[in-house]
Amino acid sequence: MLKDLVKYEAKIEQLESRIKNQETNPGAGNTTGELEKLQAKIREQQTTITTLEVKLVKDKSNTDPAAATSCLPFGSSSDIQTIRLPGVEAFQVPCDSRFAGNGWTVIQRRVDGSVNFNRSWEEYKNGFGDLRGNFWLGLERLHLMTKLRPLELYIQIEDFKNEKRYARYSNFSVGNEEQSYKLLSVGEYSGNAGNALDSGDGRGGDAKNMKFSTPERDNDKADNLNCAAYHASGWWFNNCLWW
Ligand SMILES: [Ca+2]
Repeated sequence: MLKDLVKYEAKIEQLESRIKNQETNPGAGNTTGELEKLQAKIREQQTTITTLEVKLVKDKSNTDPAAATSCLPFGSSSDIQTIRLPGVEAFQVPCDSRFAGNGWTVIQRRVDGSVNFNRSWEEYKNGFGDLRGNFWLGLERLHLMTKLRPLELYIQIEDFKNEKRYARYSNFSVGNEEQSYKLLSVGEYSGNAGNALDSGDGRGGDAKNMKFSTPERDNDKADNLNCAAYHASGWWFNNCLWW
């Protein structure tokens, strides 16, 4: 990648010096037509360089921890790491490589009742809780992360008998605050926990395409109920009665 860039840049320099030669020494045998050809070639090479530079930035954020926009570059880490997204300050996030392979960014964890999830819109927007225990990463970060690139979503649930089940979605995407952090897409479902986000079974409980609701901001579809208040938790509520 870098080698290619250096090569192209050297080539452009070469072409530029040839053009310069022609300009200062027009009688040297080259015609105006050739000059135009060289200039066209330079434009072509510059387009290639721009494409390579964009790819380099993308590759870098996949492999370079200093440019991380998710847990991907941290490989097999299951520690708290720092990630950087355009639009918000650098922040910490737990990475996980134990549940479903390397490089997962943990966005919510609810393992016991030690952290209260009955919170305001502002708190759901900015995140709350303890990154080593129960927490919510924050809707603004979810929006920025999923806006940058398509991300998979993996949900693991465990019942009181320690039986683990999972739901995996191929394309998780959250809108911006103006869209009330709407769950724009979830992609394809796979797993054994049931497809609660996008079952399409017509019961009206799917989270997909729902705006986010918190106890003091009712964006759900239940006419006479405030699902977030009823369940004492924020979520992409549709109808309240699905769990
Ligand atoms: Ca309602």
